[in-house]
Parts: sequence; C-alpha cells; structure tokens
Amino acid sequence: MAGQPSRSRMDIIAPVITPFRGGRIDLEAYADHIKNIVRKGVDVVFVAGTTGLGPALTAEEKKALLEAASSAAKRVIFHVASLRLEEAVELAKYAERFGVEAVASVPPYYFPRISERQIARYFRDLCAATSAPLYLYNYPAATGKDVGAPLVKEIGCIRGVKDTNEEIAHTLAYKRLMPEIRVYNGADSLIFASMAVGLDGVVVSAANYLPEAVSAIREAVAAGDVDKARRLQFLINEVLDASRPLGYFAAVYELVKLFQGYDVGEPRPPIYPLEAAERTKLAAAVEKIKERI
Ligand code: ELE
Repeated sequence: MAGQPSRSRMDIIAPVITPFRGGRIDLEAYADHIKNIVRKGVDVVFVAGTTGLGPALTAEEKKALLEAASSAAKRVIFHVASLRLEEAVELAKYAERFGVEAVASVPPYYFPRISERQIARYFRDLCAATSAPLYLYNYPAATGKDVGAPLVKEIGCIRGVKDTNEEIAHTLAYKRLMPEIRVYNGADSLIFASMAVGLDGVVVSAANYLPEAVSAIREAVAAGDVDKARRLQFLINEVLDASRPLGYFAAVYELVKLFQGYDVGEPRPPIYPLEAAERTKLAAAVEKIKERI
C-alpha cells in the first residue's frame, strides 16, 4: 500500500476542491494545487468530498480525479458515496488499483426514513466490495443522518471516521469506543481543539487555502504553544465568518486565489461562483486577515 502513514503524527487531510473551467474539470490545475498544498504540510488528500463537490460529480469525473490525485500525492482517501449502490461499489473497487489509504462514504443520504439496519447494510456491502479500508464520513448537517460511535462499532468493518461535527465530544466517542480506528474531525473551527484532544488529525477545507496556518497549528500544539495555536485558529474562524454568508464552497475557490496566489478555476453550478461584488468584499476581508498571519 502506498505511503504507510506515521501513526504518531496527527494528519492534516485536505478535502481538495475540484477546479472547473467552462463546466469541465481542469485536472492539471487539480494536480498542481495538490502538489502545492502537500509541499506546505498537507499529509493526505480527500478526493470528491464535500468541498470537492463530490455529490455533484459523475463516476467518470471521480475516477479522473482519483487518478490525478494519486499522481500528485502519496496518501489519498477516495470518497465513493452514491445513492446508486452499484456506483459506490464500482468506485470502491476501482480505488484498489491506486493503493489508496482508504475509501470513504457518507451514509445513504436524502431519504429521511432509512433505518439503522439499512445504513449498516450499506457500509457492510461497501466493505465486502473492496480490499481498501473503509472510512465513514459522518456529516449529519449535510446528510440528515448521524452515524454515531455505537452504530459504527456494531457495523464492525469501519476502520476510520471523519466526523464533520462541531461537537467534539461526539467525535471523541468514536475514539473512546474504538481506540484502534483512525478518528478525524472535519470542522474548520475545531482544528486546534481536535489536535489538542489527541484525535488522529483533521479533514478541513482550510487546508486548501491556508495549509501553512493549519500546519503551524499542529506545530504549536506539539510544542505546547497554546496561545499561538488558538490565535491561528481564530484567524481561520475570521475567514469562515467572512466567507460563509457568500456561500462557503464557492468562496473556497476565491480563498485559494487570495491566499495562495493562483487560479484554481471555479465551481460548477448549481454551486454558482461568487459574483464580482462578493469577490471584492471577500478580498477586502482577506487583506485584513493576511496582515495578522
Ligand atoms: C468538511 C466540510 C464541512 C470538510 C469535505 C470535508 O469537504 O469533504 O462548513 O464545517 O459544514 O466536511 O468542509 O464544512 P462545514 O471533509
């Protein structure tokens, strides 16, 4: 398996944005972006996550991203969720040839009245489909379903969890019940907290536009410099405050331009790009934040 992770270090995982130009994916921009953030401290890339607009991509697009990501980074997690089980299974199998660190999936979403038994069956079917380790991507705000620690334990074959949840106790419960699995938090506002409580790392969209700051938080936590870690975390919170009202997932493309200085294209509707006035507003907010980083 490519790039065995060091188990002692907390991982910084970037859910990488998917760059579009004229509705088509720009794979070169994608690979270049990955190389840049890996150079700046990102350990693992998460392909076709939420920030990567995964649920709005075709299976062929996801495969192309996986291939490009695998050529640009040693450690890759591939998000395979689909409301068509056949497609999720196909993607999970496809991932094997790239020696991915894991395949991940949110539970079957949209449909509100799916039972825990049915959710468990979905994950077991995915486990059976691939030799790659399976991670749960738990994101109740997006999927309407919370797959908590007791259910993960009962499912039995899940080897890691990425919990996008601002309640850190919820994330810690996976670690408490299953110390042997990898447990990550996915909230940009909890990078410092996740590292301080000894999770296995974070999966944060901020790693797209401020990989240096996320990396500096990890170093500060390791050095016991709580003041520095908290100060950097709060600067990231300021970026969130400025960008969320504009539509965060579209804003991330602008934030990469503003903080990293290169063009990674734009999102694809229905995730509409920011308008000119919104870009100006965001740029003004970022200028003020940059002075303090
Ligand atoms: C987080 C989202 C969550 C990162 C992914 C991620 O994009 O796949 O605004 O906290 O709901 O899940 O960035 O964003 P918020 O893992």
